[in-house]
Amino acid sequence: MHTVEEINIGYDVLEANSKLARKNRNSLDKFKITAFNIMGAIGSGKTMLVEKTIERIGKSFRIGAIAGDVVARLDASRFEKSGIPVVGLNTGKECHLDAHLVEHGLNSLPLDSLDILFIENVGNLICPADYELGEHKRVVIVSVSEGDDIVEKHPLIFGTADLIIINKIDIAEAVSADADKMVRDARTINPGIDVLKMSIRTGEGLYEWIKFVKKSIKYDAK
Ligand SMILES: Nc1nc2c(ncn2[C@@H]2O[C@H](COP(=O)(O)OP(=O)(O)OP(=O)(O)O)[C@@H](O)[C@H]2O)c(=O)[nH]1
Ligand SMILES: [Mg+2]
Repeated sequence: MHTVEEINIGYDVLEANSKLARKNRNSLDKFKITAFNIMGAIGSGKTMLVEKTIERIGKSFRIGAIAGDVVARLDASRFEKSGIPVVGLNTGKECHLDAHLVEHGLNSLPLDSLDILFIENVGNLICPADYELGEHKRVVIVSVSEGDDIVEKHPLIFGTADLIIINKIDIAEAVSADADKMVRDARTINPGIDVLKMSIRTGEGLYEWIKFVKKSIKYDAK
């Protein structure tokens, strides 16, 4: 005979994560840093978005980054080339960053000399949705090449975002994707959300992105 018992492992893990996320948020607030959790599909343009942001406002704001790579330091070394303080975090088999890993990242960054922190999460649209890291803003970026039904397939992550970016619109026609449909889907899931159509390659939409970053900054530059 089998007995069934309910064990709330998922709940407890997420509760513990949220507690650590609050601790991270307190550290960020103490050092007057605004943090962005950059989530999105594999290859959607997360690293390139941060690189372009550093190019555009890296002289006005002191930017740091945490790069979540499954293995190696590929994205971390791309940020390093932009001349900013970077910590690379390897998640191994995990498909997302969590608040505990980010706490280690924060401990290795010069927090007293940063205004903005970009945290590039692991590329996928499922696991990162549940794990707060202590960020102030959640950004989700997908590209038209993932298919124009990608937004409606992932309501959870788009529902928790503060900004949604539909990237690579320069190749929308070539991949038969309707970027406007993706924008509509985003607004259906998350009414009132800011959605940007973007081509990081051509620069379209980057001005609006920079505007979003600047208006999200919680503190005057130190
Ligand atoms: N055509 C086009 N290609 C782009 C655009 N943005 C990024 N790419 C290309 O997409 C590829 C992936 O860009 P990354 O910035 O590395 O994407 P990512 O989301 O950081 O990738 P992962 O970290 O591996 O998940 C690169 O070859 C970029 O050059 C765009 O707007 N248009
Ligand atoms: Mg990347």
